[in-house]
Amino acid sequence: SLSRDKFHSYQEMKDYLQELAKLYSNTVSVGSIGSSYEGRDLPILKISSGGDDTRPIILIDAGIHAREWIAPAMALYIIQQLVENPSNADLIANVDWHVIPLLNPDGYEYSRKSSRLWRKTRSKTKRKGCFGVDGNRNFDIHWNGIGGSTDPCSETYVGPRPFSEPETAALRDYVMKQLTKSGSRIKLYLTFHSYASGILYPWGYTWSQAPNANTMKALAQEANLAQKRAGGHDFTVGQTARVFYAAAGGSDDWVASAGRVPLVYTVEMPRGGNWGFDLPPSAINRTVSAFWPAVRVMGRHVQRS
Ligand code: 0X9
Ligand code: ZN
Repeated sequence: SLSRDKFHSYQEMKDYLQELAKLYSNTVSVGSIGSSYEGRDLPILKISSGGDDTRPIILIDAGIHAREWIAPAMALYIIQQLVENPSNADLIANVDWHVIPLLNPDGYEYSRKSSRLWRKTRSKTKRKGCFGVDGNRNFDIHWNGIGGSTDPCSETYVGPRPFSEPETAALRDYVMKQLTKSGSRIKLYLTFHSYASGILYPWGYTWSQAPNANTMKALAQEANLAQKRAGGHDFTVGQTARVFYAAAGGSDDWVASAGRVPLVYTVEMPRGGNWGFDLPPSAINRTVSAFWPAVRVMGRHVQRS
């Protein structure tokens, strides 16, 4: 099992996933969607109670932004609840869960060891001394449009081209593999960030509404209520570009559009610490467990539909 009294290293996360796959080999397997720029593999944990490979998938990722440490902690908590807590068996009865707990391990380890507030990947750029691309500006959805920068030294550098980063390309390849004749096996995508306390749905690149905006809004509101009842504070619910700011090239918009996933949310976990990203370890447990009921609501919804 994994403690919730500290933020874990990439290696500790990997060891935990391997341990689960061993202990629960009937339901859990661990794979890889690719490698990071520095050569770390990008693990994906797959939870399935059986059935064939046509079951709906709920896809979760976290940690595309390196410094947002509470995001991978949330993804690990979700894994723990689904795998180790029998009272959540209803959530995996007819749905497979695929979780990528740390999409940007290079940036995460850099933020642990060298620079706490690092956000981007760690790739080399054309500018000497400036590293990394904002993974959440690097997807091929109105890439290099609003809300990003072409300056390699900027925190929101869009990269030299869409999917220039091995991490974003790996997510793309994984999502494309789930496409079927009629849409996608993935019915819900949650991507975890921090620290704005929000449940945001597409589009982020434009003010225009997604065709199913009302469905996404209603489900997000229900999820918000559930987490409030569990002791969480109120999250902002709304369309990204309207309640937050417009930014193109995000994983959420790309997964909704090219990936043809009907329900897509960016979850901004709450702030903490001095910089917003640096919640004290003592806050991890209550923060992630307060949000769990929101994930349950969304999981139940997919199970029903
Ligand atoms: O700006 C982002 O990438 C996200 N906020 S953060 O503070 N964690 O960096 C929000 C992304 C919302 N989605 C899109 N703009 N597509
Ligand atoms: Zn983020």
